[in-house]
Amino acid sequence: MDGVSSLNQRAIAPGETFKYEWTLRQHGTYMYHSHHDTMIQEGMGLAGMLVVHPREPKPEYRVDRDFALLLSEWRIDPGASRPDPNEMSDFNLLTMNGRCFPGTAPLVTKLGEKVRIRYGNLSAMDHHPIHLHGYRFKVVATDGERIPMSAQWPETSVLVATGQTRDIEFVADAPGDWAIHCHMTHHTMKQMGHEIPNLVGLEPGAFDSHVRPLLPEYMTMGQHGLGNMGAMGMRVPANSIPMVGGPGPFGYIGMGGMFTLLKVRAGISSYADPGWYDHPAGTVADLASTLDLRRDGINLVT
Ligand SMILES: [Cu+2]
Repeated sequence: MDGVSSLNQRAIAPGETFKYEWTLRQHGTYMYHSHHDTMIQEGMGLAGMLVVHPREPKPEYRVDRDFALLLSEWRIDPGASRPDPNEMSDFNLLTMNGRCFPGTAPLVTKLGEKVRIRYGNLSAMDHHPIHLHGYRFKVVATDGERIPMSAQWPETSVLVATGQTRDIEFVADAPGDWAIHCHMTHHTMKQMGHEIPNLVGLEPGAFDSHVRPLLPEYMTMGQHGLGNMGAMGMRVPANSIPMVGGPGPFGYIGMGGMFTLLKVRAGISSYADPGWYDHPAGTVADLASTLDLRRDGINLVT
């Protein structure tokens, strides 16, 4: 059984329901998706993940937390309600399980538990190197098979190519709120056009006040970077979101898109979102004192 329409079966016509039955000969992390008018149907989201557990698992297969994240990319123009599957390169919404940060669900884990994260990538055009902060992990399986323990290697990022799955495992022995994100910098942004001039370092001077009589809401943006664009609270079109980030415990988090959090806690009794991590005193970076600077031979000219 396979699903390439007109090759292995006839296509499912609108209004019809097909039944698929097959024998599972293997276990692992897999994905399913349309292969009829693939670019359009898969590009509009007709896809999902399929997890098969072994009937007789080996001891090393056992984990306490088993997560699955499907990676996708979309072009949804501001205000539009449907992705444009004709796009080839300028995707503006990068999602984990169909959501952008801060809409992604955190992966909540008790301190000391063994964790598996299954990544699957059904993006149209892009591979995603998924980075996990605070830990190193082992890549334990591809969609082909479980990797023998002797061949598993430690990583902090795993590249998940289009059409691939990768399983990683680690013991959650460090409490905290740890970022999980695609390491392609444009994939941690949200709806934005990328063909914009680089205004970093520009001094607009009186330019804005000259333009405003013609365009009352005009404002030069980007001369200090784009990190605080979400925090400005500017109105966005209906069905749109700010281009970056979301609120965090120390201010506005300057990453978004394909981004979520691993929340590792001691002493929790449920896997509901425990809120932000309460950092022990002395473990958060802050202003260097004059004494610190002098010790390291740094003389600031003020
Ligand atoms: Cu990516």
